[in-house]
Amino acid sequence: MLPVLQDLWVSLVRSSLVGFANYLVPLMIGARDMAFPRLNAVAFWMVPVVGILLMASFFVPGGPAQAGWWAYPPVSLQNPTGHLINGQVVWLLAVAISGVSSIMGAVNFVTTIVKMRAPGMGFFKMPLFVWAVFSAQIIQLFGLPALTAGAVMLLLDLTAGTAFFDPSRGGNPVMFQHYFWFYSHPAVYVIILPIFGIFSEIFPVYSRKPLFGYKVVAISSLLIAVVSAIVWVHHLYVSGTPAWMRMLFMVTTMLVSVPTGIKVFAWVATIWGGKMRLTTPMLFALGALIMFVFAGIVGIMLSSVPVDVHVNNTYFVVGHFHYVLFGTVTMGLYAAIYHWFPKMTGRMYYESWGKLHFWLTFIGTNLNFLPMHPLGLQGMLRRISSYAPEYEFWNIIASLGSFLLGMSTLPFIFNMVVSWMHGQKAPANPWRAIGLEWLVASPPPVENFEEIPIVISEPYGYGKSEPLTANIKAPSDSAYKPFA
Ligand SMILES: [Cu+2]
Repeated sequence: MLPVLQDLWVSLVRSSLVGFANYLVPLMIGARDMAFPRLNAVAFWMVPVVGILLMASFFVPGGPAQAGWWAYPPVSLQNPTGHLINGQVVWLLAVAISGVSSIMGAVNFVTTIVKMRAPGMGFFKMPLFVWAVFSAQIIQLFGLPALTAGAVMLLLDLTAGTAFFDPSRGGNPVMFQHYFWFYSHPAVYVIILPIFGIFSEIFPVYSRKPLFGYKVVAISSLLIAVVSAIVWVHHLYVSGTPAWMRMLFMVTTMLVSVPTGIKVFAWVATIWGGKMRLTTPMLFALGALIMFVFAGIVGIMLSSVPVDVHVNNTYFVVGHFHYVLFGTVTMGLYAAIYHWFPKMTGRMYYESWGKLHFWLTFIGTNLNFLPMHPLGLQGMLRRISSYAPEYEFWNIIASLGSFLLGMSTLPFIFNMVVSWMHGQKAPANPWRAIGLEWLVASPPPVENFEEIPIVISEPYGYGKSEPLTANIKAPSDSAYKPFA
């Protein structure tokens, strides 16, 4: 049950980010749509098929999948009921289809960004969200074929009598771990790079300053994509990996902190000395950045072989993972939802409900996931149903945090529904932001731009006087005064 639920949650976050990218990338580069709308539709409609298969995997004759979200053989090769149609087979089919769908999406994104930019928008005039999506989708192109091939080979082992990964018939189960992690480590960057892009969009707007070190931040996204291809063995430190290989991948993993560190310095320098406006999107972005710095420091600890071997399979790893994927990604996603809500719906959200949502989320996240670090260091293993009494204190704190976190979504849902129905009408550019998407009405017309913009200046020109485009005038100031 748990692996399917985990997959559904990650699918939800990832689909939201892909949805955001699909919506924003054409607007941000001055295009009317993505390069291949039909391919996009096919890739999109494969997602519900994957969802139905995942849900159906609970109810097939052979029983649900039981090998965890990574489906390592030989556990995933066991088929206790002997049915050909069992949960593991259906689950692997879903993974393979989802891989094909995402590869289609990646081809579309990369083509759109390379070929469909408005006149005047060179690569170094693209918004950083577009740079981040571009880098993330390049990872999809080289990484996903490995995972998809691994899933298909495992599927063949289960159904067609092959023995790629079956040790009892001469196969190599550790090979599957390589196929799996060659994509599934970079997958974290596929999710987090767009969040970095969102940071780079939000901090300049609410600090009223240009982004610090634009070109370096842009290139650091590509560097993250490159380094992400050579770190996967850090998930195999305890899988019988030779010592020289562990050392090699320890060094490459630590290298990730260079481009990410550059980004963190650039964001801090952007905020520094700016006229900060602590609106909900800015609060969420700042909160997510704090979580990311913590997650990153713990990540460097985990990349080190001696530390990792010690805390392997404990709550320390679970805590780190949730600071990355909940603290940073989900809170960054909330920042994006609030920031572009007026653009997407044509309505303003309620600021006080947004702030309440932020504080409940920020406190809940830390209460929930910080205790996992001391628990892991004390030796509490993950994936267990009960624990020894000495772990009780931190577990109670974590449970309280998780209740708070659950409650925190109530003001969010309330705010979204009520604002969409009754919120104040949003002008084209409520935040006085600089970017092509803020030059069109809220919500944008069906084909985005009546006239394709001709870009003449660099992005993030806050405090500068030159206009962004030669032909589209910035919308006039509206009655709505968000910063009053
Ligand atoms: Cu990893």
